Amino acid sequence: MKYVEKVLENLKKQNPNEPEFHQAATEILTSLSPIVEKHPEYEAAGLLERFVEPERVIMFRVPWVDDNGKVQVNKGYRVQFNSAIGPYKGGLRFRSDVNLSVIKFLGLEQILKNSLTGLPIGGGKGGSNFDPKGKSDREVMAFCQSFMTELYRHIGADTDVPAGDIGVGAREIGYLFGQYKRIRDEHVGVLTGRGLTYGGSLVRTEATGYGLVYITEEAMKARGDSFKGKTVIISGSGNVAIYACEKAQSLGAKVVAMYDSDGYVYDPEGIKLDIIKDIKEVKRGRISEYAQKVKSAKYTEGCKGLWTIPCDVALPCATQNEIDEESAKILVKNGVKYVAEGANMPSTLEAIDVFQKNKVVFLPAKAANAGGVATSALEMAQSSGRMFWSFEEVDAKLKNIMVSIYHNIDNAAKEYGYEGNYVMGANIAGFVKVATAMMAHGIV
Ligand code: NDP
Ligand code: 2IT
Repeated sequence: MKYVEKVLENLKKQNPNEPEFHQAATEILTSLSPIVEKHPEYEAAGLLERFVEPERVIMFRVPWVDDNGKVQVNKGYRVQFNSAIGPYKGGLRFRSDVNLSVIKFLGLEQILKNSLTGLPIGGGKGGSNFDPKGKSDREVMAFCQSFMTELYRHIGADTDVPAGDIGVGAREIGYLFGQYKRIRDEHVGVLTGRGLTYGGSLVRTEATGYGLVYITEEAMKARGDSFKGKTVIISGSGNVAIYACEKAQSLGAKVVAMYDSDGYVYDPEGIKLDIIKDIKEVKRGRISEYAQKVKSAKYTEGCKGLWTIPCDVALPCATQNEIDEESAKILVKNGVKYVAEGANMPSTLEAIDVFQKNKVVFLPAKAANAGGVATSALEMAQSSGRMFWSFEEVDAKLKNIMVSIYHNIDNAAKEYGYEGNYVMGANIAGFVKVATAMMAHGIV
C-alpha cells in the first residue's frame, strides 16, 4: 500500500465519526502522492502521520446566563494544528452544527492555506456550538466573555491568534478582545479582525471576498477573459459573500443571486448590494426581506435551487458541502466556466470531480479564500510594528498576494504534470514549505 493510503486509512481508524475531517484529509493526502513519492525521507520521518495529527486539541465548557436568567452550557474548541512555519492562526466559528470534526477539517485546511499566503503563520481553528443568531447583544457578550475566560490561557500574539469565521464578526471579536485585555492586562495583536479604533487593519473586513475575486480575475486574465459582463451567483450573504459581490460588481459583473440558510433571492436585474448590506450587516435580518423591498427579485425557500440558476461564475461563500454532485452537474450543464471557493470545502469530492472532468476552472478554497487570513497576517505585522497602513496599501498587498498564489498553484500543478488542476497545485505548493520546515525541526 502507498504511504498516503496507509496514513489515510489509519487516520480514519483512529478518528471515527469525523466525516468532514476524513473528507478534507482525503482530498489533501491524495494529491500529495507525487511529492511524497519524490521524497522517501518524508515517510522515514513519519512526516504525514505528524502532519495530520493536531499538535494540541483544547476542548472546554462554556457556561453563560441567558436573558431569562437560565444557565446555558456550550462546547468550546481550539485545535492548534501546526506551528511549523509560524504561530497558530485561524478563525473561530460559532454555529450550532460546530463539532470536533468540523474544527479539525478547517484546521487541516488552514495549515496549507496559510502556507500559500507566503506569510509566517501556522494553522489553527476553533469555535463553539453556540449560535449568535437570535441572541441579544448581552447574551453574545456573556458567551464571548465566558469563552475567552478559558481560551485566554492558550493563545497569545506569538502563540496562537484567532479571528472570525461563520458567526464571528466585528461584534464578537470586540467582546472577545475586551475580555482578553481585561484578564491579561495586555493590548496586543492576539486576535485579528479587530475594530479600527483598537488595532484592526483596514481592508480586513473586505479581504476574503475581495481576495476571492482578485484570484479569479487573475485566472480569467490568463485565459484572455475578465469579469466584465459575466453573470455570477454567490451563495451566502455574510462577510465573504457581501465583499465578493462588491468587488465582482465593481469589475463589471452582474451578480444575480445570493442566499442565507433559509432560502435564496434571484434578481435578474442584478443584486442591489446596499440593500443586502442593510438587511444583513445593520439589521441582522433574513434575505427574504430583499424580495419584499425589490420588485425584480424573487425569493425561494431552501438553498439548493440557487445552483440551478444559469451563470458564468459560481462563488460558493457560505459553508461546507453546499455544492454536491447533482448541483455541480447542473452548473456544468448551464455553462459555468469558473468556480472559486470563498467558503471552506463548499464542494463535495464528487462535485470537484465533475468540475474538473468538464474543464471548469476550479479554484479550491485554500487558495481562493486565503485573502482573509493573509490580511490577518498583515494586521499582525501592523500590530507588532505599532503602525498602520492606508486602505490602498493593504489592498495592493492583498492583490499581490492573491496574484502570487494563482501563479504559485498554477506552476506547481504544471511542475507535477497536472496542468490546470488547482487542487493538486494548491495542496502541493502549500505543503512544500510546511514539510521543509517540519523536516528542519526534527521529530517534534
Ligand atoms: P458569516 O457568518 O458572515 O456568513 C455566513 C453566511 O453563510 C450566512 O449568509 C449564513 O446564513 C450562510 N450559511 C452558514 N451556514 C449555512 C448552511 N449550513 N447552509 C446555508 N447557508 C449557510 O460567515 P463568513 O462569511 O465569514 O464565512 C463564510 C464562509 O467563508 C465559511 O465557510 C468560512 O469558513 C469561510 N471563510 C471566511 C473567512 C473570513 O475571513 N470571514 C476567510 C476564509 C474563509 P445565515 O445567516 O442564515 O446563517
Ligand atoms: O478560514 C479562514 O481562513 C478564516 N476564517 C480567516 C482566518 C484568519 O485568521 O483570518
